[in-house]
Amino acid sequence: MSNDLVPGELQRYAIPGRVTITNENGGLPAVRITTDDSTAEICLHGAHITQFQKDDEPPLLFLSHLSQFVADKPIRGGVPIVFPWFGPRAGAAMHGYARLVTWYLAKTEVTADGSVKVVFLLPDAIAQQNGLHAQVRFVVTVKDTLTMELTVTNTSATENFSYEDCLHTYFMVGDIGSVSIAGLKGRTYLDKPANFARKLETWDVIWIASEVDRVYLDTTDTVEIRDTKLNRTIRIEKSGSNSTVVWNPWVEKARAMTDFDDEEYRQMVCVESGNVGESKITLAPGKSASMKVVVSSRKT
Ligand code: TA6
Repeated sequence: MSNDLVPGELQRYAIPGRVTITNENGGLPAVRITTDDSTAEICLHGAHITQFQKDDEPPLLFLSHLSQFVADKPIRGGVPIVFPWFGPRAGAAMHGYARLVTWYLAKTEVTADGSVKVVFLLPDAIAQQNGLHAQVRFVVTVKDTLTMELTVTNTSATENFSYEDCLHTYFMVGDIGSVSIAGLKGRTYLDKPANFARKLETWDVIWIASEVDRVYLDTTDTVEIRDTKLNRTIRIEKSGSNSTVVWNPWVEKARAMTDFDDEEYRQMVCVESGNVGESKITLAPGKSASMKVVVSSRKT
């Protein structure tokens, strides 16, 4: 489907040779990025990064081939933005509404070092519909690394604002049996399959051979995903985030998801950077908080 079907006002964000506006995913408008080192794609729906790939590597992000691309559903894979709550909430969407709405594309630019930077804002109308007195900005910077920064500002003059956030990143792996995750030793985690039992991580590296769904608490540590099938190590550095979630649905949960193929659990692992549960953020009036995640990879 050609670009000329995309509403004209988005075309002004195109940058020849670097940024195009497309709508090949179910007609949803998206920003397609090309740098000297990589390609990426970000849907305006959820400001959802659906693709990031370095020129000399397999894709870094997993995207289910059964994912839906429809206005009121989350995309399965890439980087869902979880905000303003993590997990279920009675009568409301799992993981909040930010990933279900169209974000405003505010800016595209090529920076001095050849990176492409894209700025999204949660529309004021969405904030008002949800009684949210905050401005939410998501900035994506693409080069040979993928940098994501989520900034929340409390726009109330009188009230504190508390929220959870999480960049729920799905990483592509060669096979989950060839993957180990390092960087969480010594941290306490909530083990969801064990009814959220509070446990201590004693292993230098984590291997996955069953459903894993863990919220690691009070950790600002860098995590590495070592993939001996794709011969690469993915590095996830973060700031402004005190929680790390590790998730693989394994067999039963994979089968239960209609937008996820039964065997796709072997090609992905989520390592999610956020502030959830005990690490939720409370902003005083007028104050801001930023969470920044830098994803890089190297051949190993
Ligand atoms: O981050 C892990 C988790 O909370 C899992 O419990 C599972 O629910 C996963 O998120 C996916 O949630 P979703 O709503 O995207 O299907």
